[in-house]
Amino acid sequence: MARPTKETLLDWYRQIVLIRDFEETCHDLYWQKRITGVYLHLYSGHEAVGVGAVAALRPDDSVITAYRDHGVALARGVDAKAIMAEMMGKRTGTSGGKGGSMHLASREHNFWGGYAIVGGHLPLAVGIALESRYNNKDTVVLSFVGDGATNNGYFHESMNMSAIWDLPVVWLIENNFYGMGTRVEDAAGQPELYKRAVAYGMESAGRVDGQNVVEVNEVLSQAVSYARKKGPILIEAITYRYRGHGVSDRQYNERLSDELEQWKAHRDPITILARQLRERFKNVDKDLERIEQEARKTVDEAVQFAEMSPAPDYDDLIRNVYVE
Ligand SMILES: Cc1ncc(C[n+]2csc(CCOP(=O)(O)OP(=O)(O)O)c2C)c(N)n1
Ligand SMILES: [Mg+2]
Repeated sequence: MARPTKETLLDWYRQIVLIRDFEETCHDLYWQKRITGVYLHLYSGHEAVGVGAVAALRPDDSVITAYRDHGVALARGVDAKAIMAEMMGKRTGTSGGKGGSMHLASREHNFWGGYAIVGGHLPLAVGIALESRYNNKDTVVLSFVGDGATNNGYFHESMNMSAIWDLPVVWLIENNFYGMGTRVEDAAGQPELYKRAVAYGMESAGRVDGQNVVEVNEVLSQAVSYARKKGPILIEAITYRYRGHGVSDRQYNERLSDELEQWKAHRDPITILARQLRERFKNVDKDLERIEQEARKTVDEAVQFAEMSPAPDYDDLIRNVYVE
């Protein structure tokens, strides 16, 4: 496979930095009560998984994920303004302000959300893939899967059905070592999660370093073309969550501070990509700085847009309840 060009790497850098800035801004806005609600699950630390994986898709392919969804939506090209407006429950949000942080979706981007029930989106991924195969399309579904989600019934049913029907799904487990506060080793009899594929007679591309966007994209590109031609495939990306499970998890940063500092110091996706760029190209620092400033501006503008946007009114409340 050809190595990604400078333009591609800079674009991935732009996306990763944008997601980090967006997420950390959401964190601050939450504590300032400018984003409200009980739940807000941030993607900080996971960025290279989302960006590298989504970059392996065509626009007509589908993407589906759980509640840690803002970063994946940004990687899919959903406008930061519409995502921020959704966070604030505004009418201009991706879901008209009715979905919030956990239920972002954008039809236009074939980005189907955003699901709060652990593993609940996996049968939906199977359904989307079944439609593709049934209608002789060659589109694939990329479904993100939390490590915690690999232990409930949805996972088993979805893996099995996708295997028996040879459905075009790329199952991408994001192993960040925890489901809420429970370590994978304490929740899974087989903590090397990619090995689950064997039980379903499914192809697996094994484990990938989820902090290295280049590696993620290379493995996912091959997986996507496998799924397009043949059927389902399972991959496990090793990554790390920088923030608590959600904003209401206040013990996390204290409890795991040593582990967290190690990941930030040695395994940060932004630092790793910046290093790769510097190793391959001269004078990239100016580009990186410019990209970081642009991300700041994009997020600032998104916040402004969201705050100025109107709240849904009574008509919005009753719209989309019945088919018109
Ligand atoms: C069916 C179901 N059971 C329990 C919960 C509560 N819950 C929300 S997130 C979560 C942990 C999931 O962890 P993981 O799949 O590893 O995803 P991560 O948060 O690490 O991204 C749990 C148990 C839920 N939302 N749905
Ligand atoms: Mg997890």
